[in-house]
Amino acid sequence: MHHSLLGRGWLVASLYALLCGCTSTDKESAALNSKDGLPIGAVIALTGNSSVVGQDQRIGLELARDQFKDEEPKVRLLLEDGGSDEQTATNAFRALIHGGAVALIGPSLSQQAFAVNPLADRAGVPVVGPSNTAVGIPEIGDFVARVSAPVSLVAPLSIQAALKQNPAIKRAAVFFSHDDAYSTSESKIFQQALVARGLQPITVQRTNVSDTDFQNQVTATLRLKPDLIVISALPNDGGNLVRQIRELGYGGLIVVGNGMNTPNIYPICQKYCDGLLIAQAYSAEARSASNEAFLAAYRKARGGAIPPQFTAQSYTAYQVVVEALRKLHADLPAGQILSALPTRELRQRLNAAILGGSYDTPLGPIRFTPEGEVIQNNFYVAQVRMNPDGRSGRFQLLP
Ligand code: 1QQ
Repeated sequence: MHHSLLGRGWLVASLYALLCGCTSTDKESAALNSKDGLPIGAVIALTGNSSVVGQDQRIGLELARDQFKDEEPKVRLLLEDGGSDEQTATNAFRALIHGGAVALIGPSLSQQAFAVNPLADRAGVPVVGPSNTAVGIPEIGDFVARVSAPVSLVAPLSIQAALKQNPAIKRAAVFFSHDDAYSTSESKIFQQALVARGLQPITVQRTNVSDTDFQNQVTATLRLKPDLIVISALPNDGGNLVRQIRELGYGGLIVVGNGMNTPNIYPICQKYCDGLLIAQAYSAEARSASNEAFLAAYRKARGGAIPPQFTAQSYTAYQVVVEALRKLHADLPAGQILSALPTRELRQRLNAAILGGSYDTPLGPIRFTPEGEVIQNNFYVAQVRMNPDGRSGRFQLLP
């Protein structure tokens, strides 16, 4: 049965290719892939140094898949591991683009997005970034949007919060992973925010995402007697850096960036995660029907805990794609179905619908600029509060 359906699909596809003279990437109509629903691809970091980010994102995607499954058109989630590097993400993007995905959610890292989003853009496949926060992502192309607000809007809030907690701060030290696009972009914003408040950094230390030992750089920095340390790094290098800064005796405030926006840092920096300041684009305390539904689904699946920002954002990315498809479906003349459209046309229409829509999401009401940049109203700052066990804790929102 399955075999014969596939055979008929290929026959249709081959005839279509013959008739339109299309290349192998656009010969298929979406119908070929739509037996079990229109395929929505997702490429997230389930392996590599940022796999803890992908863990949060997978939960959000699967919750959204279950939440939005009962309406037309039928969709299905094709989840691929994008790793934490460009090559793995490239392979996953290629597979899903060729496999007929109507849209792609991903990749997890800006470093990957700058490499793979141009592939999707050239193929005319809409991309919705669930967690890319570097400056310049939507500008990659017409088919690239994101639900993750950029570092330029979010990061300065945590500097502001640090100065509110300690107005006597005079000596800020900066660390960033210089081989990562997000970290580099965010650090630039952090440094601008510091300078704008008269705090020219006393040192700027460049690290690598694969580093685990920061003793030399931390020792050199602590000799300069900083009273604020500001870090842009991914969860592993950032978590180890925080731990070593504390172990070497630093007692002042530490601001970290979006790369550490996950409770999965707790096992890495342990009790030393306590007190970290971090700006966020999601609040579990925000009251809206959409957030309540998300929270209820999360609690049911995960037993009570507070959903991380990356989970809320990937849920939102899926919601955006589904709601845009629903709009297309509702606007079709009677008797037509989306899956009968040629894939290229469906992707094009979907991209326009995504960019043109307004969405009530767990992140609040959002929409997009024509460029694909998210427009979102509210951002927050949290402080990590570790429990005495040094293993569990929470991101507590500051007033
Ligand atoms: C980016 C990020 C990462 C920290 C998300 C996991 O913000 O790469 O843009």
